[in-house]
Amino acid sequence: MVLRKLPGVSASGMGLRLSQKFVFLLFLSGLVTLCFGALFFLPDTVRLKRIFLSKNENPAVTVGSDSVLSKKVPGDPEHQRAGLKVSEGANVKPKVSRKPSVTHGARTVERSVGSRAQDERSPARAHEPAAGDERVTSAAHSGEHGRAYSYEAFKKCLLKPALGKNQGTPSDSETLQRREKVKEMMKFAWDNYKRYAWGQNELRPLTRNGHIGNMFGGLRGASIVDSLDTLYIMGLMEEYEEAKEWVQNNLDLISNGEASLFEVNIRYVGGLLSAYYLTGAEIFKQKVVELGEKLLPAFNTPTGIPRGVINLGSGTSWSWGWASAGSSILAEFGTLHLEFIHLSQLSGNPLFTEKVMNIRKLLNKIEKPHGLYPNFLSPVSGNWVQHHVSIGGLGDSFYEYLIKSFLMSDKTDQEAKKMYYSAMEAIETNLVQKSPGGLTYVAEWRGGILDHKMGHLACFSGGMMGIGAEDGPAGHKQHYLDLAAEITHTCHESYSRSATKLGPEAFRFDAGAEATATRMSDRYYILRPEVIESYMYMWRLTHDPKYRQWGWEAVEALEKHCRVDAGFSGIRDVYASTVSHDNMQQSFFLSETLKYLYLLFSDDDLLPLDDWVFNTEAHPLPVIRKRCLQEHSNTQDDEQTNLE
Ligand code: DMJ
Repeated sequence: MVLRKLPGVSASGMGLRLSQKFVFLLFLSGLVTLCFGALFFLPDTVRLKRIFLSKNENPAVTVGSDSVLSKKVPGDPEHQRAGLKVSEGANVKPKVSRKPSVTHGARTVERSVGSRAQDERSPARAHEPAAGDERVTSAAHSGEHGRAYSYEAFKKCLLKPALGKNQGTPSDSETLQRREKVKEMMKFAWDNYKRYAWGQNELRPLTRNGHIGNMFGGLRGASIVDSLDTLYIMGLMEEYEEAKEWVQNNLDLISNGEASLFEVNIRYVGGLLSAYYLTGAEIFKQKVVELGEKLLPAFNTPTGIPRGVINLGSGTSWSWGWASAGSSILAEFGTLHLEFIHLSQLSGNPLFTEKVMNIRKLLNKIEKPHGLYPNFLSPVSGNWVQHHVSIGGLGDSFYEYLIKSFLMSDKTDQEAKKMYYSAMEAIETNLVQKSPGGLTYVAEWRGGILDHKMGHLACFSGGMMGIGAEDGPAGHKQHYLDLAAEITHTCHESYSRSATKLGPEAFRFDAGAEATATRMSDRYYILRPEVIESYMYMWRLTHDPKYRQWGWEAVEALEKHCRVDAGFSGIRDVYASTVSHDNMQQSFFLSETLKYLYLLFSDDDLLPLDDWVFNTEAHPLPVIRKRCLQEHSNTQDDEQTNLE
């Protein structure tokens, strides 16, 4: 192209004089400023505004409001059009650690190291829009039956006050002193977390710093969220207020990390739900519904069985690299029910309930080998992948959530009831064993062959069988109570046969062993709660003083071997009298171990079991009395109308 020579312009066409350049630049910058400024005068719905303004400048998310564009989740067409992170899903390289995590104590931690992540081998990563995604946001809903959730109605439907007549204060002085000791342990654990690891996920008490880990997808403050209800029921109100303030100002749910769906659900969703129900503070409800929505894309699989890992930002999900053939884990997808039912209650969004009911339906229908539920299931075909059955790691809390779903539904969920008792029957027929020394235990099953081993995680089953005894088949109540007591006794034996009086990660009943670990790799104790959890339930059910006595032995052992200068730590070998610490104060120590101990030394009217069920992280969730809630909400509506 030939450029015509203009006066004052060089032959190159770029040679403007300095003064001309200046005027031109001035004009350009004025134009840009004008355009950008105009954005602020455009109506809210204009998408450009969302693109240009940072996330903090977006309108605040309010459940029940209709202005919440930021609440749209990936997969939702509105979200896609907004040009937000949705397309990342197809190309992101997941960075899930392939290492088994011994320090993270989910009952599902029994992980073998996978060589390559599942999603790299097959199209396991899912980002298909789920049916009903248009209903994903709860903003359009407001409480069940289209009205705002009524906290007042909920309180009226409890049979007893949540904290009892007198905060569960026991009348005898020895029990009171023991309870005070547990409270002091909680304060010590909390103060040190606060001092050295505030805002991080867990405290490293030896090195006096924080730990973040890779289980929570970039979410922080796991110990804070896990502690809210414990602090509250213990009456540590100053600490509770600090925790609440942190949630209000610092719990950032806008995260782009890869999270364990299970861990986020039991600790964060469970922790926030309980905090809401106990205190009525709206912030917890707001946060938990927002977080719940971020978990929904994990269900976008061909069967609706969620995968184990989800990117909280993009909604992309995939299976754990160590899980055989891209499978999902029974204890993970089977441990969502309680929290998701409550998410629907609070938000009015039925999608949460639909997702977990779909899992239930599939599990109910599928053929089960000898009536047992194997631990691995393909989220693509909906078939079992391997025949390993365990009431400990990988299986455990699935069974727990069946009986608790029944109890939490005010005993109306007949499907859960039926599935629980049939599973118990199959477990008793195939897995329950008696050792030569007379100890009852629940073995594991590998394609028909028994592995005579019981994990610490499996010790929750004493308590579970105990709370399930009441509603079992006619004439079985005493039988289940006896079985619960025998298993709890065996788990206590695993503690009393060690030098530290704390139990190993797994103990065996073969080659001459009776409730002891035979492998070096099974000798550690990471402040787990399951044995104490069973003591607590068995105490409530029988009032046999031995359970309080066993609980006190555990307190003494924790004080002697796990308490260090700056918190509590797990230990590497329960059989060594000179202990080696693992430098980790797990968040479940604050949410579960210390809470169960505190309840063990309290009167039964502190969180009475006919009103509350504990999720698998010991977060209390209320029984849902549908009819009562409806009646009270109607009354409130009438009162409101009269006022108007
Ligand atoms: C907790 O996170 C929960 O109890 C989970 O169900 C299993 N593992 C840990 C405690 O051991």
